[in-house]
Amino acid sequence: MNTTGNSALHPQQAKAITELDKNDIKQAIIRHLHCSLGTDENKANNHAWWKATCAAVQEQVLERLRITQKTHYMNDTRAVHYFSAEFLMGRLMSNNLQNLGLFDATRQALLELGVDINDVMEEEPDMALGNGGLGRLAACFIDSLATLQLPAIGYGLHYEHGLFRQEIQSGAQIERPDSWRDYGNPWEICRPESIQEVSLYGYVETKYGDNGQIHKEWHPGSIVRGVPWDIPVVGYGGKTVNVLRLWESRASGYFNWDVFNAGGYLDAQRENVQAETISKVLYPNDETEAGKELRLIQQYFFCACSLKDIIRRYKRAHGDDWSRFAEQVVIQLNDTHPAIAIAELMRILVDRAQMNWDKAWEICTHSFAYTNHTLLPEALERWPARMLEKILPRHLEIIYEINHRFMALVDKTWPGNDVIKRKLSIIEEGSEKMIRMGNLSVIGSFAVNGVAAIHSKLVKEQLFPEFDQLWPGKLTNVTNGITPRRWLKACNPKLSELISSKLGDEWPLKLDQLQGLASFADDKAFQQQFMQIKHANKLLLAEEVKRLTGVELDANMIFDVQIKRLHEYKRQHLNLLHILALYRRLLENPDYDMHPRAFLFGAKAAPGYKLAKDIIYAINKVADRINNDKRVNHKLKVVFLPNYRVSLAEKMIPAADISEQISTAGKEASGTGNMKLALNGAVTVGTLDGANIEIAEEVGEDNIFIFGLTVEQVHKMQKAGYSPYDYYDTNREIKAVLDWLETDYFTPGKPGELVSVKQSLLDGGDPYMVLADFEAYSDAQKKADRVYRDKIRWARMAILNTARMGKFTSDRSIRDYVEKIWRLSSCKVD
Ligand code: NBG
Repeated sequence: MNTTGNSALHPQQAKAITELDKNDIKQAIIRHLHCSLGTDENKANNHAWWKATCAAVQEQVLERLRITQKTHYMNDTRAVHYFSAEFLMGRLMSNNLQNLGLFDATRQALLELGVDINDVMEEEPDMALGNGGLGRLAACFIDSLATLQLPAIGYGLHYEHGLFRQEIQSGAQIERPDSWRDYGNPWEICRPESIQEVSLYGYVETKYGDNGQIHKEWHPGSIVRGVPWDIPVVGYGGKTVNVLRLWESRASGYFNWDVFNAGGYLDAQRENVQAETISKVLYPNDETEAGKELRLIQQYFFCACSLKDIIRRYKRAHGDDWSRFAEQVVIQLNDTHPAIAIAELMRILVDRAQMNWDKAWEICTHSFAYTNHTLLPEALERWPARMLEKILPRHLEIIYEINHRFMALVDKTWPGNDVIKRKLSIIEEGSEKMIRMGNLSVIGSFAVNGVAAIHSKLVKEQLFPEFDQLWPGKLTNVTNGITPRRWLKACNPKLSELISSKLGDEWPLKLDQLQGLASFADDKAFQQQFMQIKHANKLLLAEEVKRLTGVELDANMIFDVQIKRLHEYKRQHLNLLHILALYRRLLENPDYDMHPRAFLFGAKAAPGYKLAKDIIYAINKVADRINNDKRVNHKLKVVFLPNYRVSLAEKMIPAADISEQISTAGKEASGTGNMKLALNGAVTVGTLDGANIEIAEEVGEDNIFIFGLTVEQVHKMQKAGYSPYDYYDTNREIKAVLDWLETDYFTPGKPGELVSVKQSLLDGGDPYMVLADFEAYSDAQKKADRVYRDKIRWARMAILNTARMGKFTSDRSIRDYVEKIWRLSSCKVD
């Protein structure tokens, strides 16, 4: 078993972190080069320097971790357990150094050893154990939890392969496996002492007691082992170090005699899970359910391991007295992926602890809370009852019982109303009986929240209106946030320094203080400094773009950035149509008046999402043509950066002038990239969707370019029968650019290669109303172009965006969760 990063403690550790200087760090790095890596200063390459530096930092981290855990144990505090199938952590070195306050000393130490810290940090592979916003939110949240000194633990899966690495070949996305820990991960610690076993398959036996009591016993067909890997999570200031505990699956070597004796040997074989495949790979779907057996097993596996872990810890303090469980434990379900934990806790309480149903249900429904992250129907998880019956037969029975009792409550509230019953039931009847995990989550939780004000309103009014009536106050809102430590302090050092020079250095903890920048918004000297930093960041990104794609960008162009997963509802194709329109205008009129602009994209498409991959292909083909067209390429460039991920975002965000947030109103639950970009002084071109609405409220309408249909207008139009042809037939520009896609202009000799994009927008019905919003979008872009040319006005806008992002720190989100849902107290660690 690989237990990297767990090197012996050293007397150096007696020193408080704040007293550590660059000489101590230098010594520690050299010691690790010699003693952990068996190399030396002359032979070491960047990878070795990286490992040695991480090991030196990890010494500090582990000491803090030990103290934190001891403090939490002594205080027996209530803690939050954040259950998430995804944690999109990115790189940890810079973040850990920043949070420990050791970044500058380490940079200096390495410099004196002849090494550039930036080269060293580039060695670190991203921990890409997530798809997009949902996984990155979990990562920001555990940063804030540790920073606010709250007792918390993140629970998830230790995927061997994270989200695929994206290559672009001749314009098309190719997926390659991600191997983030091929050469070891210096941050993780294996904890064999906390291994758990998890059951799967098999059958349920009904036993009758002497007093007529029924007892159920699950005879599993297979057992797998869960091995925990702990990633320390360092809070800003370095006091509290919490843990992210990720479970890896291993074969247990268990052999099921019951099944064998019952003559089911072949069955047992057939159903024998390949235990080690469970945590092999992250499902690359974003916003769509996977609907695959292995996915359900992944979900159950990490939930069962985590619950056992929680219960073991609880019992250490409280023995068999369950009465305080819900006081001590709150479990936050990050979307419905971990919803099966509700049935698992019921099984443990009823079958194992022999508790009566009502008492067990009372504990359950006071322990769980659920966050909804999407309204898209294709993302609302449903599992075939038959699949559950096979993999988790006892859990299916428990879900039926939960539903049976819940239906009685519904009948009491709406007597005889079968329509409402059918709607609220956990079980969806039809040709194939399905289990609705969203309904289970709402019924089994004491609180349910959406992730931005408008989203939570729609959750209440459209997704779960009857639940809201049944349990007023249960459905609530907690607007998402981002950690300013990673998304400003670490990724934009120049801007951070400028801010600190004006406001002091408390702002990463008190982001509202950025308001203080507003008084410099009209200060010419400050404007110049602010925009010079933006320019410098653009130069750096331009270098990276050149290195990655060969495309040369002039940093005087507007850098217009759209970075997020590829999905029709996010409307990268709206952006593309507008680019085509600009291209056409420039061809028709070489003097067409526009400030030179570079459109930059970063996006991965789910491997099975054909149209999303077609859109990537179309963007790349259009980019090729435009970038090589001498008539226009001094005014227009298009870049698709391959393999968008956290570490690439950290380079793109500080360099963005314009932030594209152009989803169809009502579809983007919140968005968090919108917050990161605005925080770094990019101005949003966006719809009234998700957190854009709250961003607009904060920055003021003069400092954002809002366009397009509102949620109400979208609904109204769809109800009235929306026809994209109304726009195609009447708007000359729309017709021209769509028809252009059908020619071989962008795919010489191969006409029709890009036609699927056009088709989806016409015969496909344009489900995300791209054409309806095109003109408004184009106008907003024109306005942005005009304003950009007024350097003073733009600088003011950019500064005010940074100044007014205080609300969107994830510290505020976490405080909201604490107040509205978790009711936690912080636990000071010294
Ligand atoms: C995503 C939403 C985003 C939101 C993140 C984090 C899913 C299912 N949902 O809008 O699409 O910002 O969750 O809440 O990934």
